[in-house]
Amino acid sequence: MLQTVLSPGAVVENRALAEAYVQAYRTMLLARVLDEKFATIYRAGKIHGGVFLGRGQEALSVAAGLVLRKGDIFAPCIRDQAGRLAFGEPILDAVRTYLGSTLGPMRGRDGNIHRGRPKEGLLAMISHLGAMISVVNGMLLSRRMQGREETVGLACLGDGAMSTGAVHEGFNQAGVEKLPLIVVVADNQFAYSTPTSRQFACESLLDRAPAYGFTGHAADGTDLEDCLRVVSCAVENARVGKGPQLVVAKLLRLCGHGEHDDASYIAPHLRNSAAGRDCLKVAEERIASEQWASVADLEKWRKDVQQKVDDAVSSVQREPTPDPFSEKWRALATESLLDAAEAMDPGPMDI
Ligand SMILES: Cc1ncc(C[n+]2csc(CCOP(=O)(O)OP(=O)(O)O)c2C)c(N)n1
Repeated sequence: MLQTVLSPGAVVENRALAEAYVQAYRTMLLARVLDEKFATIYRAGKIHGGVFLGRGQEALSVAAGLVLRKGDIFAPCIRDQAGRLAFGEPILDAVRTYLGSTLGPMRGRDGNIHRGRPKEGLLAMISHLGAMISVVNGMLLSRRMQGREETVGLACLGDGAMSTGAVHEGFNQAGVEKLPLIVVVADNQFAYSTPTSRQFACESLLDRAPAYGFTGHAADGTDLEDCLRVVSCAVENARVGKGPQLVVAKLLRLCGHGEHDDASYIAPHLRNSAAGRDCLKVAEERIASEQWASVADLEKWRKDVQQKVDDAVSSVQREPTPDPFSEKWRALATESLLDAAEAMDPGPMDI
């Protein structure tokens, strides 16, 4: 995890920016390569269930994971591989879950993107459609009752989720209770194949922020620096007691809803618009033009990441998968109401 270096209002040192930017870029790259590996394995018929990519959303996602601190709560969604890695999820957690290894955090017993490490604040997603807001709220309220006010909770959502009742209830509660909640919305123009024009009638989702008692922030989801600055500002606001924060970032989902969807409904004019820029490419070009790294460095990072992903996959492919006759059905839940999670602790979260 990165301690927030881009404090709001502060004059950002170019060096601090370069450091944060490069760290973020390398995490985005790892997420992209890992996602692509899962897509390839899926096409080979070796992954059960769906594969959901974060292509085009890595800048926003990585910003969310990076600006949080140890002890904070992070509720990622299905396109947040970059944020998960930035928050500290080991690459093996993702590979083991997708390949159904019993050594993974969900012991091969739960959906691919429903994995988590609740004890480390990385929540296992219930649904992509806003169900996690009230879970984060509950954790923040419990911490408040324990006098632990220094941490924040961040939940990621899509534009489609913003139309659900769960989100309305969660936002309303966070506003009334002035919780240190940050909601980061990837406004990627589609929910499955439903365009945003069929999702909401307001000009921008940010119009809703004041109605719920949130502070609203717009971000360019294709621009890593903007994402780092805006999410960082929202997190700092929440941390210093300014109540819930809503970040809405405009971007385009550069893939289908899942790998089963060819996204043929995304019109060429959208793909060619500013929102359709590939944030990873934009970040790479920025690094090169600012000379924050050489062409050789960029090439080496790419090779290293590919190697890391290939190694992880080939080692996990040799791991055991669950035996339905001997395995207990539970993934993370405990047998009794007492916390017996120690026995299932997946080990340290260092990457
Ligand atoms: C409560 C619930 N309803 C429906 C679904 C099925 N579903 C999963 S993702 C999705 C669309 C999500 O769109 P959006 O929130 O815009 O996120 P994106 O997929 O674009 O990242 C739907 C309808 C679900 N998982 N949970």
